[in-house]
Amino acid sequence: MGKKYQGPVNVTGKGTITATAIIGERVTDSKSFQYAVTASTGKSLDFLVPPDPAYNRGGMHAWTNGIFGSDTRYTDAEWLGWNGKNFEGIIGFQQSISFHSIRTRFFHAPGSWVYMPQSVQLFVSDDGINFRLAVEKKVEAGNESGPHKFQFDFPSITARFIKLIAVNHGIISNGNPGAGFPAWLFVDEVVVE
Ligand SMILES: [Ca+2]
Repeated sequence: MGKKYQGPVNVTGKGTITATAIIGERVTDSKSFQYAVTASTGKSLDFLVPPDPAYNRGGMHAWTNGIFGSDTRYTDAEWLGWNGKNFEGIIGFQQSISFHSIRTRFFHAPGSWVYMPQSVQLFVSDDGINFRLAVEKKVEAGNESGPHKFQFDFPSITARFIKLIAVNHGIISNGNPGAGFPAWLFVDEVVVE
């Protein structure tokens, strides 16, 4: 059995927190979530395109709050969803930092009209106004339904502002559920290291 906490729990680094309800000696409920405290945690500034109101339960900063979404469903408070639109988020640091990778997860569930993005673009800026494209990566189409890890590695970049764009899949093609309608895009925690 773990330690009993009675106030806020300070965490650093990466790990899993499990909260367990115990009555007598019997475990009646247990919930776990994974977290990572990195350079980008708590640093999100804005969305240029807000998430769909139906899928923004975790709020505007759910994508950099250090907590990862569910491994099995995109309907929890950590996954944010856009219908037919791109994910376009800005992260600002107090001063320039150097980083060499960006990780996140995208959900693939074509039966529910949810598709991986076409590509991810990283823009950087020193003033938060003028951004330049630093790197771009195509995203492989999803195969199995569920969350798919995306990792972007590049030679170290130094910048104060990051703008990340995940380009929506677009219109769903013929022969698939939702054909002719715009695809949904679901994005989990974004980690900059
Ligand atoms: Ca999160």
